[in-house]
Amino acid sequence: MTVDHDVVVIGAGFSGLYAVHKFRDQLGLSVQGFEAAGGVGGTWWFNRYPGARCDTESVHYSYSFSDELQREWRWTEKYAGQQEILDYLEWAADKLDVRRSFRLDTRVTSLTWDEVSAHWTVATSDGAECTARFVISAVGAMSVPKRPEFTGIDSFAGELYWTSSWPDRQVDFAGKRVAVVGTGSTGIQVIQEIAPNTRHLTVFQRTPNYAVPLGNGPVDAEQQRWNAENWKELRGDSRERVGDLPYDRPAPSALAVDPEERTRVYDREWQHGGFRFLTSTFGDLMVNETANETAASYIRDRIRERVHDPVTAELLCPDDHLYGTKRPTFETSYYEAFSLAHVDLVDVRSAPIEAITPTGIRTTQASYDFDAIILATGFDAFTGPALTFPTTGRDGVSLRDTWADGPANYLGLQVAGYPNLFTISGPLSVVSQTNSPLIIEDQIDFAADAVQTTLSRGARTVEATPEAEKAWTRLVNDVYRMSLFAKTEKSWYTGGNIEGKPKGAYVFFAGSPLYRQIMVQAAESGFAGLSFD
Ligand code: N01
Repeated sequence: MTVDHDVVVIGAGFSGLYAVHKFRDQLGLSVQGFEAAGGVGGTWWFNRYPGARCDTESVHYSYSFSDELQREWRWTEKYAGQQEILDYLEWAADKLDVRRSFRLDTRVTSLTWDEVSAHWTVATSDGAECTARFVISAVGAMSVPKRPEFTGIDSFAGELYWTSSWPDRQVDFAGKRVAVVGTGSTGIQVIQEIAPNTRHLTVFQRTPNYAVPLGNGPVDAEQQRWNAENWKELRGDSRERVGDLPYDRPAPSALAVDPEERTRVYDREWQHGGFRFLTSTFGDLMVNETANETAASYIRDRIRERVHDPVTAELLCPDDHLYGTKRPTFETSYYEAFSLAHVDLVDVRSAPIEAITPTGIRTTQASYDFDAIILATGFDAFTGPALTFPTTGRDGVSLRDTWADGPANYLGLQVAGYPNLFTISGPLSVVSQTNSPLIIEDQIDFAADAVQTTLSRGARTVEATPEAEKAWTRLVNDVYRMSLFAKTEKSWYTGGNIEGKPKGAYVFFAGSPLYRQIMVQAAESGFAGLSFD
């Protein structure tokens, strides 16, 4: 039987755009892409909420595979806003001429493996079906919003907004009583942006976060030129560092220096802003609890300095998890927002939200009326996107059943029993601990090498061996259990933010350089962890 396409790519974000380019233009295969949205951009298409911005520096949070893309694009801000990143991805899609390979407004609704003909049948929301030998799932790690535990969301009579599917229009909050639920990266960005422009803003906080200054600013022409000329060195350096950012290496230990020197180092990186506070201060922050506490208490002191009301300041100081064990957050004027007379902070750890009502929000202690409610309550990360539609592998087994007790796979990329399927940004990879565009490129290059090897060997399938899957899953879980991350169960890193989701390791916490090295060795060894039949 003839198969319609060599490769189907699901998603047109950073991963999907590069995957089409890689498989179509570099491997010369026929490729069909599907994208649920009305345009390319992935997460940067959907997350249009006020204040949406990338907290990784733009010059690093961008493609590295193309000399032309690197030299021609000029970032105007150190940390680009949503619109500029979307512009970049649209521009890159045009440069690579990949738009023509995508069907937009078309959601994949199921993937079914056909054992006899060794292909995937891909069903889509327009009622069509096609077949493909290989599938690259590029659906992102955080494209499925978490539905909060409280009831009544659909009963609210005012304006209800989910940050992850913000309408494509200006929303005016002037003169309105607004609620924001959630104080993760997204909530913090929304709150600081809209706070001055509301009649009244109520922030519902369950867990305070350690937010470090972002340090944003314009990029001048000279810096833009330097970035364009030095991109190879920058990207090369990035790939050798934990986090894939070319920042100064940290001093070995926060505990090996006296308190004055420690504060001097923290002050220095606080001034720089962004991830440097984690990457370039002390190397033991994420392995030693006492060292971690020195950073945590430094941040708490800065919060207390910036929030006028001492009771509010204490509520904003994190006390239930170690710094960095939940995804670090960044801010510009977040803490100042709480000193505005019309901004209130409601602690919903002591009095949880019970329901959204037709007029507002009810906690176990009080009811509040609002004109607009913004839900910044996070995502069902990693496995959520992969499980939004049924995937049926060998012997009619579903991926949902295979992962019933938690994800298992090889290198985050292939699941035994699901041949010819590659999950970019899937669970058990280093995604979330690193600068996504770089690791995404490396994952796609790995998948492309594996596909090319399949074809050159005259094989029909490539699939993780059960042994390789078992060994990788065990390694990821062992690293997790030994790490400080295991001490913070309530996080999207561990499935702990979603009721009923299996808890444990969803991320390889040993860092991107090691992950990359393991991928390179696997490929150089002739893909010992994969079977080709
Ligand atoms: O989601 P989150 P996010 N009642 O899960 C609260 C990336 N990102 O969208 O912590 C009350 O971090 C929840 O409280 P708690 C980035 O990787 C990147 O903010 O569970 N509150 C928490 O405060 C980031 O980490 C950028 O106690 C409830 C919040 O909702 C990831 O996306 C920008 C609740 C969810 O925070 C996710 O961030 C934005 C309930 N029932 C996001 N349920 C960049 O700059 C949940 N919450 C690149």
